Amino acid sequence: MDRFLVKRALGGLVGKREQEQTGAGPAELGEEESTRKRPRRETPGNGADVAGLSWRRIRSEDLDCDYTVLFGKAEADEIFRELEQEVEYFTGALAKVQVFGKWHNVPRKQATYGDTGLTYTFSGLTLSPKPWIPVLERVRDRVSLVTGQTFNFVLVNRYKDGCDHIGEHRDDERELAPGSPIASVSFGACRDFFFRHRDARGRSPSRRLEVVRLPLAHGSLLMMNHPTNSHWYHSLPVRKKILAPRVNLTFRRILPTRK
Ligand SMILES: O=C(O)CCC(=O)C(=O)O
Repeated sequence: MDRFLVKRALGGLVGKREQEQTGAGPAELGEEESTRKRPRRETPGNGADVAGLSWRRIRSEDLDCDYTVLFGKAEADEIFRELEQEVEYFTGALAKVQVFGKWHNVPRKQATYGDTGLTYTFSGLTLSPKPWIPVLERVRDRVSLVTGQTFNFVLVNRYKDGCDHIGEHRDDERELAPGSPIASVSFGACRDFFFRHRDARGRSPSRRLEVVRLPLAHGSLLMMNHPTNSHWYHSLPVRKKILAPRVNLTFRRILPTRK
């Protein structure tokens, strides 16, 4: 898939705790896995109790991710409803992909939003993202508040049910700011998300490295930190039993367009 890029961390994660998940065995993260919270600190003006977050560290060779549930159910429901009402997805040629010379519908819906003046390459075309809308700004700003990172672009992927999916790929586009993290925020149906090391792909992989599986819950945030995307592919496979929709937002930092 054609994509883009994002910039390096400013500071630490708010409320972060140090529960490490290494790549020693099949790395599976159950949502119910217990996590301790750090003591609450002040609630910021926007009502977000950011210091109460419990972070899970996911580590393997060259894989560095952090996971938390960023929004409680009521707020996540509200955001999901608004996303469903407000996001305008690509149609026509932008909703198709060419595989071995044949055109297919993209097995999900997609949209991009971001700062004015940015451009990125998508399906061989140079495009500008749509201007930010309030619901996306709300999520972006909450991610920035808890991570210290800033973002100028978001890719929205909507999966109508478990048949919609995304194949293995890396978000290693030239437009992304080198070393920058990608913040992935999910709403709606919980779906499995997989990481596979680039040396462990294909029929005869050169190395044996366990796949890392992560169920991404409603309201969750997954920080994919450098150098994860240089070494690990990720995917969201088909899950036929899932009937409910899901919307995923990947916030990125894109390099400004050269004039
Ligand atoms: O929907 C997801 O969780 C994955 C999206 C994704 O892989 C991407 O935006 O690169």
